[in-house]
Amino acid sequence: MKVLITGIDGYSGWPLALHLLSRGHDVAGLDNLVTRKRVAEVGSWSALPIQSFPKRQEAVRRLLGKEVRFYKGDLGKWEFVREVLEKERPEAIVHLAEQRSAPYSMIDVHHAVQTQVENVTGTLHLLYAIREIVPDCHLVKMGTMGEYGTPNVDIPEGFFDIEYRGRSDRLPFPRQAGSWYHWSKVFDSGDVMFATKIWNLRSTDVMQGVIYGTRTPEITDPALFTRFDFDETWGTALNRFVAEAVLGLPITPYGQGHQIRGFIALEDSMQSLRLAVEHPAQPGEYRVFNQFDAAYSVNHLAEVTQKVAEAQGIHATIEHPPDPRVEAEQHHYNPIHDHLPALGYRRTRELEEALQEIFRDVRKYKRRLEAKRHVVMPAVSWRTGDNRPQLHARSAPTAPPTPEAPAVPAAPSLDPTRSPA
Ligand code: USQ
Repeated sequence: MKVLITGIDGYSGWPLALHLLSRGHDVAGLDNLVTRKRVAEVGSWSALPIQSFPKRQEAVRRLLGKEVRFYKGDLGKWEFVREVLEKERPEAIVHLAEQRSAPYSMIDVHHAVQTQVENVTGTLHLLYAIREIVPDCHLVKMGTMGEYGTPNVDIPEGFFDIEYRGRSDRLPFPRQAGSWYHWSKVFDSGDVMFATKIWNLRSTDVMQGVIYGTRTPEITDPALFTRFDFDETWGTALNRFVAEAVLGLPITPYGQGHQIRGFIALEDSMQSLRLAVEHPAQPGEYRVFNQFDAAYSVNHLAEVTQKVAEAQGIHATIEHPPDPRVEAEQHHYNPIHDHLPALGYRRTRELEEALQEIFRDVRKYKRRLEAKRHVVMPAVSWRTGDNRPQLHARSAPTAPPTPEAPAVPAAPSLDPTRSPA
């Protein structure tokens, strides 16, 4: 199948390209490479060194004997979106090209606006371009489990049956997102659902849990590494916990640590997206997949990380910083996830096994973690309208702000995108 991946340079986008190529699909991708700049903006970098995109293409040629076509550009530019779709005429688009960090969206008003404008605009441009150029193309849109929040009832896959004042209907399940970023995904979901209805498009909205891991079966060589973020803004819970243990810093379940989220290994997230691509929605169908393997509390993840660290000779401690977010620290959590198993999805990666692998990979690059240890502890608070003073305080600016990064001091020039290690 001919697949276009938007956001092909990202943590999920790159391994997805490798996975689809290895399964015989024809893959092209686009990206504006802005995540690399934004991670540098908060003073961090990927723990695993990643190649420039031309070098990634070269590695794919050399190691997999395949070609991946690439368009550098921005979904915010309507003409660019049209041109890529005209040229590629994909049968499926996996749309990952969005600002994907909740803490980044909470830095200040500019980051909040940037996140929502970019994410909603990019999705609308794609929807219009699909309507005009490839109306039969299946859109697989990356959403988030965080759209639902933590309601005190079970969470269905997108829709539920409700009776109210003697009448009944099947309605979208209420969304109660927990950051400006997560709200941007809620708005996207509404737009994709509406476009599907009025233009008879095909769409799958993937409510993705938190991804963890460094490897998929296709990542067999460091030249094929995907990025691995561990700073407080871009790193996600389990990946951060490993980095903290390797650095000798305490593992940090925030607040009471009873927050529960759905988690999924990188490899299994790729399997899920492939299954969605290979089993397209029908014309006029908007379907929702809850995509995660298991729900864990962050306390549980901290304890398992500590245990795996111990087995590797690392003595890790656990500390509970005050929760920088406004979120329930103790709550019911039972999302349903039946749609993907019905398409043949099977979990392949167990938590401890994935953790051992992350430790193995990340320990080899400990000096890259050491260089950025000052950006690991939480600094962005949900309660504060302007977090720039905290971000300034923890990393002394060494360079003037760049046009891409006006709000926060630019990172020291240790960034891998500027001088690959
Ligand atoms: N958390 C800690 N300690 C940490 C980091 C996080 O306790 O050091 C907690 C957070 O407070 C939160 C939970 O772990 O309760 C998850 O936080 P996270 O940073 O791992 O993930 P989140 O901000 O929710 O966002 C990530 C991705 C996002 C994706 C989302 C899926 O960055 O792109 O949409 O996971 S989900 O969480 O299901 O919404």
